[in-house]
Amino acid sequence: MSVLEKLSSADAIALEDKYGAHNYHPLPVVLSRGKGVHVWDVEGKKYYDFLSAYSAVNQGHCHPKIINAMVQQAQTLTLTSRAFYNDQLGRYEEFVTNYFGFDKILPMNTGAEAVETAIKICRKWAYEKRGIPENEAKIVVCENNFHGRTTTIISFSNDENARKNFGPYTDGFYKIPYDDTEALEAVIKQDKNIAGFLVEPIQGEAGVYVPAEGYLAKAKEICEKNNILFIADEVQTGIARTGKLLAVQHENVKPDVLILGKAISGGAYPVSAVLAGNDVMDVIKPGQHGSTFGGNPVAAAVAIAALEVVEDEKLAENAERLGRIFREKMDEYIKGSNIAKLVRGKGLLNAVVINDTEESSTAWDICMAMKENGLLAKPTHGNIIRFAPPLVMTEEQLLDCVSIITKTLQQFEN
Ligand code: IF1
Repeated sequence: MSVLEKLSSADAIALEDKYGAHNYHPLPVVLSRGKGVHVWDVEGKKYYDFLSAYSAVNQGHCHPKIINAMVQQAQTLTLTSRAFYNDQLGRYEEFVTNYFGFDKILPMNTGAEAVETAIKICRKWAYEKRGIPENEAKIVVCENNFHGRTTTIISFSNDENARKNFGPYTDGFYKIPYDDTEALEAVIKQDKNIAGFLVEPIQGEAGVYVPAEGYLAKAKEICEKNNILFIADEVQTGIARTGKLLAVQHENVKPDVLILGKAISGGAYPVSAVLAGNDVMDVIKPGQHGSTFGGNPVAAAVAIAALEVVEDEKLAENAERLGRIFREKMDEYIKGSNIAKLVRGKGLLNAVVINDTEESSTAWDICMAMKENGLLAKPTHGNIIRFAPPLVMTEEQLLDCVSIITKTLQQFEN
């Protein structure tokens, strides 16, 4: 088939099915264009995007300022590797460390790579600054975590799908219940070689699980008291998604190590980052960690533009305000609903729990019907639907979306 020929949805799906590994089960919609909060399929049907590429396109699809920065830089210099300096990276490093209030950044590309980087930094810090005996450092993680897909990261996942038959696994991790500071204290008492606590401020994959107020602040306090690094994975919750620039800011917590990805580039380019103080970051010396593409000039230029958009367009404030309206309107509907049980979330990271079992296909069926009605969302588990539109949405658009969602749910009421 010629690449110039226009594909139908069915053709595009057939090609992926035949030539691509089957590591995803997408909703059957083939997108070919995006602008702001909207995407269009190859047949020209327009949809509201309520996934935002798992919160990577917070700034909206193809934001002109971000795309312009990308195109300009791509026409000038794309990649030097870190064997040489480039004229964009230092500029970006100064900008991003000031923006988030950290001494230093280590630039990577994907979320999983940044999590791996944070783990490596934490372990090295444990041996060189804490004096933990070699190979004895442990990192505490939470049940139902999602931090990515590498071998080490899936080693401490308890999602069978993500983990099974990918062993042998990396050890050195303790898993404790999420939203449970007593469990954190208990595990720390058990082992003096705990070096870090890796946590998502809101658990995304678990179904947008928001911990009790005060959890993050208390966990941070426990870490501080025990000289343990508090490592926040804000790959999904960061960059204004939850109504603050970072979700930890809801509790005035400053992590020792901050992991960012996804929307740090506005979804235009793979950019991720680990931020930390000098005392922590200084354990990494030349030759000890890196990446061919990490910190490349396009990534640097794109990330600056993407973070400027967040500030210029007050996306955190907008997410906070629209998130409240969304949950309020959905709550109103749910009061009289049999099919929808509850809505939860923060800012514009929300989920509706469907009144059916985890094994049911109801959430999927509702997403298929919403697609027909012009709105794209994805189930997480069989009975939870995640709602995470781009943060550039207007109130009028949000109300239009609420009416599409409730009209669709209506079709499933019994
Ligand atoms: C997929 C969920 C979202 C993340 C956190 C690191 C990463 C992610 C907190 C890794 C990635 C993704 C990737 C995606 C599904 C997804 C996801 F459903 F699993 F929970 F976003 F909602 N830390 N999250 O959420 O980042 O290496 O992918 O850049 O398709 O696997 P990555």
